[in-house]
Amino acid sequence: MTLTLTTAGESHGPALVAIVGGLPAGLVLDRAAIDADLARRQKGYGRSPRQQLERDEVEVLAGLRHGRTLGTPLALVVRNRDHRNWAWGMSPWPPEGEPEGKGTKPVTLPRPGHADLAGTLKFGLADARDSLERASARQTTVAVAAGAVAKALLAQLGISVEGRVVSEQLEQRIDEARADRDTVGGVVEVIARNVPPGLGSYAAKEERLDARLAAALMGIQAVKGVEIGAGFELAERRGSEAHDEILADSQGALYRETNFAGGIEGGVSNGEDMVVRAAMKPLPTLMRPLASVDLDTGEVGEALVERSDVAAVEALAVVAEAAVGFEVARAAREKFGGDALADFVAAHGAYVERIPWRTR
Ligand code: EPS
Repeated sequence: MTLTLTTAGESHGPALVAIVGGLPAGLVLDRAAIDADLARRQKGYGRSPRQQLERDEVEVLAGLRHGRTLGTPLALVVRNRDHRNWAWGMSPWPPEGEPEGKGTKPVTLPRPGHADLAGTLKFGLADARDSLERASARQTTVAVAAGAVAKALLAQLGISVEGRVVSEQLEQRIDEARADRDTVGGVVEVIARNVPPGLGSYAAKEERLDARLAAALMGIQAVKGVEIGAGFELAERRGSEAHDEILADSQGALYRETNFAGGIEGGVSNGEDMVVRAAMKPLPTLMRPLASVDLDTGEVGEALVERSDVAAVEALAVVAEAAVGFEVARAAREKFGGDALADFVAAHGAYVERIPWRTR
């Protein structure tokens, strides 16, 4: 038993789609809670005017009846309101009538840092829009919806997941960058609390929870670095100052006073708070563009300029929270199984009963 996520959708296409497989039957979903996460993702300082056009709301097409999961694939849709301005340019079928609206002219000046050039070369495209539309971070919308579902499942086990920005003076940096027609990145942190020891495994690299979290976070647009616990800083410390001593309370329950490991040892959760950080590069669409080469003419020019964000670090905190939530929920499905939610919850309860683990 595992949890799966498949997404589809272009930034200015009709909609974004996600299919979540492997949910147990009987999980109550709260539409308002999913929409609240979608709204959080849209907020944040430095976002594009696009966010005033969109009102991201989840639609459910399958897998749910009267608010309860059926144990069948859950199909989620978020419509792109902006599509109406791109109806010709992003029409899935050959468009009818004269070109009108946005996206009618091919993009031939790839932006350094975006997938424009790589996608164009890889797929043999004449218009970089065919690659940039899917590479866009707009796609994170449905990943956040899927993450909200995963968090609802984790809540049944008493596990919470929370993302936040850790970069300091972000607003000031954004103001300065905006004035210079530039962009900025930043660092976010996600903490998962009350994760029992034993999720993930050291048996194979695909099963290691740290590797899976790193892949999940690296899978988010613009993420260039991932750190777990004290991360890179551990390389500078001695072993005696880098590991979390194992202590027992008067009842024999095991606990730690420190958490340099970020809740994962040997690729397995150890029962402490799971702490992961992701570093986001500055966004590649610059209002004062960098040098590029016209793929049509071979002439040196300036990269594509189009409406974009100055920063999306606050959005990343929400997206990273969803990614971590989904990965922890996936590991929990693998460990506790169950077709009915009650079986899943009972398996977790019996396991936690068996082990000497002190929850915080
Ligand atoms: C993005 C470019 C911008 C962002 C977009 C991601 O889109 P637009 O050019 O339409 O303003 O706003 O992110 C979203 C639309 C979103 O909802 O997060 C990119 O190139 O990655």
